[in-house]
Amino acid sequence: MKATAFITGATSGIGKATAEIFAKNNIRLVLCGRNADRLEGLRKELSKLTEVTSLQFDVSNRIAVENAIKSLPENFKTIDILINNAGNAHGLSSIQEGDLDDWDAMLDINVKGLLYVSKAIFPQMIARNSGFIVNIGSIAGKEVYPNGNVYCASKHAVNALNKGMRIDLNKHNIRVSAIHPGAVETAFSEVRFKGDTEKAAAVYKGYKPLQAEDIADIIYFVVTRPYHVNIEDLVVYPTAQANATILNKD
Ligand code: 8X3
Repeated sequence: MKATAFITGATSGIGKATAEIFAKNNIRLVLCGRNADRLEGLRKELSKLTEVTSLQFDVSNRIAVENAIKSLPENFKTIDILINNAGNAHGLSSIQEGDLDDWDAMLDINVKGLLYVSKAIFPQMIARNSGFIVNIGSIAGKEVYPNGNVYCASKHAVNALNKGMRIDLNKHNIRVSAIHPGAVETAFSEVRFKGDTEKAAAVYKGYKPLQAEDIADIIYFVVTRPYHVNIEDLVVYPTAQANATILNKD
């Protein structure tokens, strides 16, 4: 039987690239996102390759998460692979100058959203004694860099939750992995800099950043290992990056 993957933040960046490589390899998809038009466009496009359904909801809205997952059609209710990808950085400023709305958004989406979605899907994986959860973290979950403060805290939480899930779900035969990317050229910086495209573009200038497809390839590799193999945790940089702050730029 074909596996079904549930991908949050599926309409752009790493989520979209993961949906694409999964579709090419016949994995059935539940695409999740906030933007109805983009969701529908991607659903139509990937339906040419595999069976796809979509759910429009905001991961940080607890009731919406529960209702969306309950509303899945019968033939998509069994989730084999959960990709906890939805997440954003909002702002890049010193902690003393931080914006409370930005902090709320990052903690609500990156941490609580991941928890709400996971909590709704754990029971079926536990009941079947199988399942795979891939948490998309960040180098910001391994290091703290200047002005990263709350974003780094949210990704450190993802790192901790990844470990916590693995420990607590271990007896239920559920695989849990985290991928922690460094600089990936996506809409990430545009969101971080609130639409300032010049500032965002500068982040990826002077070196070759990772592309969303590079991370999607790795996610596909991770989820297609034999069931007894669990890749625990991967940090992935572009070659030009040495850690959260050292980048070999031209
Ligand atoms: C994205 C990578 O270095 O901007 O999470 O935090 S970084």
